[in-house]
Amino acid sequence: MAQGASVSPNNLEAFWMPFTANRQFKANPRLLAGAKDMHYTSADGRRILDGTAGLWCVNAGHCRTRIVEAVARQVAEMDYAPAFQMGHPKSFELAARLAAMLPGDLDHVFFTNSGSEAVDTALKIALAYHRVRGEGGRTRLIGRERGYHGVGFGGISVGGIVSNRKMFGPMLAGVDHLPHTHDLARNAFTRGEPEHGAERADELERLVALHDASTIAAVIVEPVAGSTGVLVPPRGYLRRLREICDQHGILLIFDEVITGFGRLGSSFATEHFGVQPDMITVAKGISNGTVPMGAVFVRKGIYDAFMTGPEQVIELFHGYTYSAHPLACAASLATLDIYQEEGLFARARELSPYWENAVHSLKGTRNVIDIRNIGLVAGIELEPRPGAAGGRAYDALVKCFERGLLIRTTADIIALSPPLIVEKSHIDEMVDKLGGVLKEVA
Ligand code: PXG
Repeated sequence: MAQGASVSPNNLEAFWMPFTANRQFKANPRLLAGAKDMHYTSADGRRILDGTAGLWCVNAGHCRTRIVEAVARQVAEMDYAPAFQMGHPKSFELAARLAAMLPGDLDHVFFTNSGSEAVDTALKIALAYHRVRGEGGRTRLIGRERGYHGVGFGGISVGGIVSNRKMFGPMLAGVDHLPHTHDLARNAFTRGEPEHGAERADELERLVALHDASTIAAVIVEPVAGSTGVLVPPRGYLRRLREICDQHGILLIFDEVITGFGRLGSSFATEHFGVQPDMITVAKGISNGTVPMGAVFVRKGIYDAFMTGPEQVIELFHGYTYSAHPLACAASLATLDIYQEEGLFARARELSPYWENAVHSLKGTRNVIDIRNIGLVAGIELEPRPGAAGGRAYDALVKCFERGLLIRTTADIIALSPPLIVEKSHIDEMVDKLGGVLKEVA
């Protein structure tokens, strides 16, 4: 540190903030200091209604006593345990509980510390799986435009967000992309799954014809694209992707980092849409955001394909120091208890019609060009200011925060995804506050 530089907590300089306009933020910071259930407390002591479950992760609400106590007990009992060639009971218990929540033969779990790591892990498992089966030529990975799969090199390669890609060189070789499914002209103001666009899955046939199936390892998509603005899949789209993958021996990976753990009103999107992928990546809601954790759920046939060589040989050369970290496992087990005992996924499903009506009541509000929703998520798209994309939504975020509501924005799309403990009165408050703000934002 430079001599004489301040180390007071008020010095915001040293922290290079992620995905943030650092200079803009530091000139006018928004600091959170506490949280309980549906609310944050700002550093200046105001209550902020959490319209976004943190960053789509605090599905059971904030600082839930059961989770806090489970983590506190765990840190006192055993802070850390090596993850390689050693184990601890909670990791096995957690994997078994997660496997029991999943449909079909998605019954093995690889633990990571984030969604980005889960995505990179799934992509690596896909490549290695084909190789152990003697199809090592299948190295191509297919993502989708407007996909977000975290920020590892694998994730940005299959991801489809230009700002996340353009600075970082060639990334992974041999990646191609499906077109995104967003279609304002045909689907604006759809409630739930849009009617138009399933045929965009057929683009996978085109990529297979171009590259040949024998070169393609896997397709990865978010069942509902979250970060790029709540893009709900057109009716029949995911089923069609599954069919084409099956025809050509291509693995299908659902990135459920956002859609997992009740966001859509079911445990996972795979259940909601009745389409089973070969792997699922999760994070966020797995531990209610309390301790970082991610995971990949893998079908039995994939796991089994690795369990064929000599038993003393490591089957997959992959893992993290903190895979299945004891604190994360303790947090996740307590989180799953809450989800189950409070029936939070069913609660999300039951509330979703109320949610849908509430958010769609903003139709006709100044600059609103689309509203879309599914489960307890909504996207509200604003007409961008000419030559200043993102400005309108950012102004709305600042004003909402001033008035005690946390929203999330991406370009000119506002995303709402409250904790699943949300009450109708909170939903009303969110829509009132946001509607009031939108009327004011020029
Ligand atoms: N996949 C998906 C589908 C995600 O949404 C990741 C992977 C990466 O997870 P980690 O844990 O590495 O961040 C994500 C993360 C937003 C927002 O506001 C979304 C995410 C992260 C931060 C902000 O849209 N999603």
